[in-house]
Amino acid sequence: MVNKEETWYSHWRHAFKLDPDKQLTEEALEQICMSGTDAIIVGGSSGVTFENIVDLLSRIRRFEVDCALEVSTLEAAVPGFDGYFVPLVLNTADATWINGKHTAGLIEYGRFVPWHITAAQGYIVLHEQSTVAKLTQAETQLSKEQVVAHVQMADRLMRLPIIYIEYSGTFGEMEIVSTVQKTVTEAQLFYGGGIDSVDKAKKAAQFADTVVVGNVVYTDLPAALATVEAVLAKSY
Ligand code: 1GP
Repeated sequence: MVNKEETWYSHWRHAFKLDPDKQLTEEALEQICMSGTDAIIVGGSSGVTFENIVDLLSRIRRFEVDCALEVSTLEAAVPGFDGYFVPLVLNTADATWINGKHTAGLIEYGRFVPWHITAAQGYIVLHEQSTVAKLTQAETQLSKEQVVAHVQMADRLMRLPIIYIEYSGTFGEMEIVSTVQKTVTEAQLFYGGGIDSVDKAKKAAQFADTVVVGNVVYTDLPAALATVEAVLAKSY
């Protein structure tokens, strides 16, 4: 593996993504935070408000696990996280999701941004039916060559610190993720989408630097918890 820059998230191998718009009991949240995962990412594509993020953050803060916010709307940029991710969707023709919302938000809140703990994520959204693909009108039907070009643009030209292969809601094509791994040089490779078993977690961990597990937390908590060890057991 290339020796990548050390950042506040560079040691993360496994992360759970929690949606502030969804319900979790205290017991479930405790199990997630105490699971041995490297981090909790708070984020969602819809129904995210300042109030529900503050509420979830304060509940997660009872535990020591790293906790980052994926800032999907600037009105919901809650202070107090260990770090902030700012997603840019690379495979959309609608610049709203590349720089539109971002510059609008920075005009209003730019002076408050804790830059040293803020990182851009270059999202490549590949599941057509996902909420994020519909919302951002992502062009999800990409050939391998097109994915490689997006990766080169993000990694080499834009020098984004993170590339996020997003298959939210379905388990992705590992051949594509493998190709991305071979193409990327400096960015940290996040993979998320459809991981609901040890087997899928291991497969994704073969290629991604950081494996993100989302929805299964709400549908099958024991399966979600089992993905932690599956990913962390990988030897580097
Ligand atoms: C969503 O990549 C994450 O942004 C995780 O996806 O919910 O399908 O696990 P899942």
